[in-house]
Parts: sequence; structure tokens; C-alpha cells
Amino acid sequence: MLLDETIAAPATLMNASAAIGIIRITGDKSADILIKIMADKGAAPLFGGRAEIKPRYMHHGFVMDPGGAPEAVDEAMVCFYRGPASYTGEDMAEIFCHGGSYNMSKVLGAVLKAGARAAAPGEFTKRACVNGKLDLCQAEAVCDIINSKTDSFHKVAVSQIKGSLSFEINSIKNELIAVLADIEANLDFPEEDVEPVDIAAIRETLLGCRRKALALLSSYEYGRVLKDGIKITIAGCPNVGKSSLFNLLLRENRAIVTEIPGTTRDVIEEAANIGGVAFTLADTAGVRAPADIVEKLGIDRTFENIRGADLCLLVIDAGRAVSAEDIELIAETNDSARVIAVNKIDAKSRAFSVNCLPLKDGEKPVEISVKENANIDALKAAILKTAGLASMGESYGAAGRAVITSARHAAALKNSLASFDDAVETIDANSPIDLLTIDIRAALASLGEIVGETVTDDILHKIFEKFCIGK
Ligand SMILES: Nc1nc2c(ncn2[C@@H]2O[C@H](COP(=O)(O)OP(=O)(O)OP(=O)(O)O)[C@@H](O)[C@H]2O)c(=O)[nH]1
Ligand SMILES: [Mg+2]
Repeated sequence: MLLDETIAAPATLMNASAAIGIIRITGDKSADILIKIMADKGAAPLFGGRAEIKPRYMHHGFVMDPGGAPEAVDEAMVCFYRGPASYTGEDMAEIFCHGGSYNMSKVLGAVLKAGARAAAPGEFTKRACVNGKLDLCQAEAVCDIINSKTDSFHKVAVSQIKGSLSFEINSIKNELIAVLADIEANLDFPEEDVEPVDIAAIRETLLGCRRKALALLSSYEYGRVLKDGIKITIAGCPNVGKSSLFNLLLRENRAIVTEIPGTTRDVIEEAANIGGVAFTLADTAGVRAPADIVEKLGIDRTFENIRGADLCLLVIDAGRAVSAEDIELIAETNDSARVIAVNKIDAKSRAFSVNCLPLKDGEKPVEISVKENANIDALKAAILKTAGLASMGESYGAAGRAVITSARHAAALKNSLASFDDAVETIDANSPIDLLTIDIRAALASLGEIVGETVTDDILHKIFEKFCIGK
């Protein structure tokens, strides 16, 4: 990456006809570009020189095309940030022009003509990282904040950008660095008056660090679900109210509902936010002996979907006796995470009895009425509890503890655990102490990958190419 190049990109959507569009510039030439392109009402240069550009101040003017027509391209406000007090740590400028793709590309065109190069995806944040304004996991949190769709994931991303994860990783690293320094002092000056290493204390410290790394890694189960969402398949016999429940959970009339059994014939998937957590809900065809090939294919898909789900929401109709298909579906989902909703409790039949359902020990169906919107909160709570989210949310979210949301971070933590195990093994085998430093260095390298101290250019490139342009 050439840090001496000045780069520019739109920081807001180019394809929307928004009121304002922002063009971002970073690099040494940022001020010179403003001098070249900004003019006052009379088309005279707005800035006589660098000294006239007051940092962090909104200057009003007109964007001119350098070397182009004498009339203004657009009217805009510009703000200059003097490095290192900027997002990237370099001199930066932001041009607040009018929105719209045509107008913004004209303004960007003027900036590029004045000496900037078009930025690659994530290049602004990458520079912030290289210049030490953010560490790598904070930079990744920028992406998470922008992509977040639920309150719980957003909270975790904001706490990560504030440094919660970096803090925990760095505190483990600092303990390891202290241990290394201790060992190395002994290796380098064994004959001098250096305290002999207390190997039992080192072993304890390493086990303590391992526990902290493991606790972080364990949070990934929760973090993954927050990030990717949890997949719920709504299944049951025809006409039990699956589509009605699907619509209620989505808060929109997405699926067709009729009193005719066999209304839904294919799988319909939609994203839903339940209790601040992202879910993908799938409504499916009701299970029965199929009347034709279309229904058969639909029911095959229902079973496929049940098998691919994180959780199955089985709906049973309290308005009639339990059927053979209800029992078949219960058997089919016995090994999955499952919530049973007994629906139509408002029209409960004498022929229906919960006791006819072959439930697992301690399993309690939730009695609901979609028609009367009754007990839906209890159903949502049961879903969150079965997905393990209620308790996890309490221990992570409420306690403000760092949560791992990235597979890359989880893999690095896993590698550090292996190095901690190697280190303890080295101690227990009474192996030479310099071997121990190799294991500790390996653990440090894995943890360093998370905050970006020990990542290769290749990995950096992979991380930032997922960003949008202008980020
Ligand atoms: N009384 C009562 N009727 C309900 C309730 N929930 C749904 N219904 C009615 O039950 C009928 C079937 O509802 P759907 O949501 O289409 O049922 P489904 O399970 O998707 O049916 P298929 O798509 O055919 O498998 C409709 O007439 C709904 O209005 C409820 O809680 N109480
Ligand atoms: Mg349906």
C-alpha cells in the first residue's frame, strides 16, 4: 500500500438521490486539492494557501473542475482535518456536496483531476489501522456497525470499536510478555544476580491466560448467532396456523393464509428481529399424505428445511385431536432444538390433549392463539431460551463483556489455546526453558493476529476487500 498517495472516494451511497453526498479525501495532498478545486461565489480561489484552511471548520464554497469550464460543478461545504487528528491519522478532507450519482461523480471527478487516486474498498480504514488510529479488530467492528441489523449485534459492535475486545486481548498479551521477559532475563544472564524463574508461578499465569482466552472463545457461540442470525423452521400439519404465526412474528402479511389445508406449498424465508436478535424464519408446507406431485415436492422441502435449521418451531392445532403426522413431526425433531407451539387455544377442542404428545422429559409446549395474539411473548421467550440466547445475552450483553463475532478471531483464539497447552506440557515434561519461550511466542502471535500486530499483508487485504468503497 502506498501511503504517500492521496486517495478519494464517495463516503455515502452514490446511487441514492439523497440531499447530501460526502466525498472523502485522505493523504498529504488533501489541503492542496481543496485549494485547487474550491472557489467563492465570484469563482476566485476560496483559499489563498494552506494557512487559510482552518481545520475542523465548515467552509462554504463552490467546487470547480480544475482545467475545466469556469462555472461551478456544485455548491458545497468542506471540512479539513489536520493529521494525526483525523480518522485515518493523515490530512483528510470531506466535501459535503449535493447527493445523486451524477452530481457526486462530477465532484469526485474534480477531486481526482486535482491529484487524488480513486480509493480501493476499505482503504480509509486500512490507513487508520496502519497509522495506529484503530487496531485491526476495531477496524473490523466498523464493518459490523455498518452491517448491523439488530440492537444486540449493534451493541457488541459499538463496544468493540470502543476497544472492549482489544483491551481483553492486550491484557492477556501483557501477562505473556511479562513472563517472557522474566524467562529471557534468566536465559541471557544466568550467572548474574537475576532471581531464578518461578516455574510454578509461570505455569499458573499461563493457565490463567488460557482461561481468559477460552472465556473469550466461548462467547463466539453467542457472537456468531448475533452476527449471522439463527435459522428457525416453522413446521406442522396443514392448517395449524404456521403461516399466520410466520406473519405475526414478521409483523407483515408475507405468506398467504386461508382456511384451506395445503395453502403453503413452498418454503418462504424472511429475516425477523425477535427480542433484538436476528432470525431467519422459514414458513413451510404442511405435512400430510400429499395430494399431488407439487405438494409432495413441497413436503420434501419441509423436511429438508427442518434438518437444516438451528431450531424447529413445531405448530400443533389445539382445535382437533392430535394426528399421526403431529407425532411423526415430533419424532423427526426429537434430536433438534425445538419449541412446540400449541396454537388455536381460543378454539380448543375437547378431542385435543397435550398428554397425547410424545414429548421429551421436561418439555413444555407453549399454548398460543395467533388469532387473539395471546401468549406470543411467552413463545418468543421460549425461542430465545431454547436457542440459548436468553442466558447468554444476560451473561455477555448485560455484563458488558467482550463478545467474539468473527470466525477469524475465534480461529486465532483456538490456536492460542493449543499454544498454552503446549507450554504447560513443556513445563510438566521438565523440558529446557528456552522451549517454553517458543510456545509463549506462538500464543502471543495468535493473539496478535486479532489486534493486527502479527497479520500478513494477505490477510489484511482479505479483511479490507470486504469493506465498501469510502469506508
Ligand atoms: N381460531 C383460530 N384460527 C386460527 C388461528 N391461527 C390461524 N388460524 C386460522 O387457521 C387457518 C389456517 O391458517 P394458516 O396460517 O394458513 O395455516 P397453515 O398452517 O399455514 O396452513 P397450510 O399452509 O395449509 O399448511 C386460517 O383460517 C387462519 O385464520 C388461531 O390462533 N385461532
Ligand atoms: Mg401456510
